[in-house]
Amino acid sequence: MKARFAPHGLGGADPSQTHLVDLRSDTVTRPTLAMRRAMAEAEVGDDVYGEDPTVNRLEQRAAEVFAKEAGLFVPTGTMGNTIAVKLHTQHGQEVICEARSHVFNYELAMMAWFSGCLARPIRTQDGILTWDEILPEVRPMHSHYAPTGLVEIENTHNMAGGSVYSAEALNKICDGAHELGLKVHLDGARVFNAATFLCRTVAEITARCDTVMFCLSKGLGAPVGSLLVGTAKDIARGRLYRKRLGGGMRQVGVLAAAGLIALEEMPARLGQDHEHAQLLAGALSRMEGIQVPHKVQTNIVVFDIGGTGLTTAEFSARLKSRGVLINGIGGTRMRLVTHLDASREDCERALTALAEVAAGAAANASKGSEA
Ligand code: TLP
Repeated sequence: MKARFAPHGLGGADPSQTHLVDLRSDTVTRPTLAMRRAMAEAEVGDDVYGEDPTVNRLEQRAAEVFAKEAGLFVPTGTMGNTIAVKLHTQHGQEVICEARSHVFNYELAMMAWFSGCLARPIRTQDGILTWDEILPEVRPMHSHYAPTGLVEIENTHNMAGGSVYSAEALNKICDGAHELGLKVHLDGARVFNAATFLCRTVAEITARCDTVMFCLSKGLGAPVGSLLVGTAKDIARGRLYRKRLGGGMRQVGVLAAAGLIALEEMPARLGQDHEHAQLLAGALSRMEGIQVPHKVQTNIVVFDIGGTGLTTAEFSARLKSRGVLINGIGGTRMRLVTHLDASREDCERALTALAEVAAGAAANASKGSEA
């Protein structure tokens, strides 16, 4: 029987077994051979007692890489964000975030459910908030207002097409927030992609954020896991919230072992994913009926198929019948995400399928207008 992973140990999926090119998300990658080996050999202990040496190593390395005091291994990015919001807020406060942010739109209202907070979303063109946009939305203590408790930033911004904050813009937000006594939490699910784009380290670009959540299970290719990093005091409290949320995971060194490889080895290859996204975006923007409404900086391409006359469900179905998976994200917009398991050949195959679907729709539309 064939192994379900590439023999060179970097790619996750065996292309001979997966004829589909899956660009729905960078969450779909499968663990590499090196990760699987490390998982099999991981030294483990009960992490609720703090006795899993591999988890302890991962948390320590994450803290070092981000130049923060401590780290906390959590099963998901959602749990990391949830804990961070709880750490920095009190019931009845507001959290300032961008209107298309993950924390506001895709976490089942956890900030309300767990922390008793309301989101104060700010709409932007490109997902990137500035301090000048945030400041007027900061609400003071007042007889009618829920006061602001936290500023939440997403870097890269997922649904805005993987857009990146400059280190200077993010520093300005942190400095402004801190002056007002507010904390800043960074949803850095893809912060290594941001650092790759900026040619800076993650420590440099997140230096002034109070907490950072980053995912091992997206561009970095681990099967499971995220980390929350911040001060030792915050992380110690965060550990209690993790337990409350059911995230005390016992002999979880088997996952942390894969996470260590993701953290140490995978950031260096993210530039490839960015090149593939550029290739796809360039070709897409030349197809009839398709627009790419943003600059592609990292591994995400959001594109608008409004001009094809197809719904995103129809577009997805036609792509799927050609062996390519890409999802709609609302209205006439679709999102594709490049990753470890999508080679250049896979992306070229996806482009052929995209071109066929777009051309088919255009031919139909012109037949309709002739009739
Ligand atoms: N993003 C997923 C979906 O939930 C949309 C994806 O396919 O992109 N922050 C950001 C910016 C994210 O993109 C995600 C996941 C999370 C947090 C949550 O991570 P998980 O899925 O581990 O809870």
